[in-house]
Amino acid sequence: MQATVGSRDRPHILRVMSPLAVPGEGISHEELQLATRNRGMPLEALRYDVTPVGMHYLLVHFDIPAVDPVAWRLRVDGKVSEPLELTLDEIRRRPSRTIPVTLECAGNGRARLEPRPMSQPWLVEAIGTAEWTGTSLAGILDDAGIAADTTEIVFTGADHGVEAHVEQDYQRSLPLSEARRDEVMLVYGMNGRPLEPQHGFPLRLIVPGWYGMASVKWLNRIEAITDRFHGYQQAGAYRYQQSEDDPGLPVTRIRVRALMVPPGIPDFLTRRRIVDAGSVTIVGRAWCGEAPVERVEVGVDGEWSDARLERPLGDWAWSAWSLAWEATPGERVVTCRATDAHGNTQPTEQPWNLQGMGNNLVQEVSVTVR
Ligand SMILES: Nc1nc2c(c(=O)[nH]1)N[C@H]1C(S)=C(S)[C@@H](COP(=O)(O)O)O[C@H]1N2
Ligand SMILES: [Mo]
Repeated sequence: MQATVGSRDRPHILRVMSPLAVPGEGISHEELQLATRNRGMPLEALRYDVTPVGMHYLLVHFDIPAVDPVAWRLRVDGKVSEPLELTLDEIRRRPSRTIPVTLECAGNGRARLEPRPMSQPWLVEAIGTAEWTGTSLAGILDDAGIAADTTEIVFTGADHGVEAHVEQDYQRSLPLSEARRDEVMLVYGMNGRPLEPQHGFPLRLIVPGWYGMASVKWLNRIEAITDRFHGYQQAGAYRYQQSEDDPGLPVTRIRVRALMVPPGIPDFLTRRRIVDAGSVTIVGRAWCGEAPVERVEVGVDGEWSDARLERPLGDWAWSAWSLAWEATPGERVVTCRATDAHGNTQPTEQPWNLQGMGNNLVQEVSVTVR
């Protein structure tokens, strides 16, 4: 699986996942191609409790598969006593629930790392909150009668492609204890409508609290296994590695983060902000998959003040926050940072890792107050 030689004569460090850009190297056409396929949420959409579907971030590794909902079946098999083959109608007839969940891509913030891992070049915008409607995964696992010695559940999507020279279906696993959690759902609805093709129609997994890669889209198979799953997206990708030889730890839950709606008006090209002097309300959202968000602070030119933090939209969704700022004329840098109930806070210098995973660097917005 190890890559050997570069396809271009760029002095990239080559490895399983993707090359590193050399310091100062601009975004390539290949990265731009990924960036235009995989949109981010415009930061002004932080104003909505629930992100409109068309503004929710999107991450698709391969192509969006064409799925015929009539012919489609969900297979539940492996180490089970009752293998199941469910139609969409059968899944829709099961007990249903709607919960708001904040999803974030584990690669969010990757483009700011030095050296930059070449992959989807997110800045900060790989985020969104939707109201997901579906049925509990645990109920389906119970109906299938999974074996007592089951260790992991493997989820397979209908999309297929090549990544790091490995041809594959998109597949991820969860330890049984995580898969059984009450809030883990198989969903067919997003914001009160059927899933759109790009978000996993007709059915996807939602794993609240975990980075987005766990929430397998276009789900067509659930398999109970009694050993470890070693598929590429589990054993190769989504690991906190320092080097290619470092097996690293797996990426799991979302680290604490706050983002603000950039205040004032933008300059078209640079997005630099222009704000009129006087009272300005800075607003944003904060979230964490490891523990509740306990505190949000806003910094102006390095001076921090506590923001007013609202109750979260749900157990697995973001909280709104706000702060009144008396803006005085000049060039200002506005930042925000959140802290969770475990005392984890966001770094002002992001620790580096090879795949650019789990970044939660403090957001910095440059503002001209006039
Ligand atoms: N089948 C499949 N599921 C997938 C992916 C994918 O490429 N294929 N991408 C994953 C990643 S990396 C993320 S961040 C989320 C994104 O979900 P969204 O596009 O609905 O926001 O889906 C996850 N589920
Ligand atoms: Mo992702």
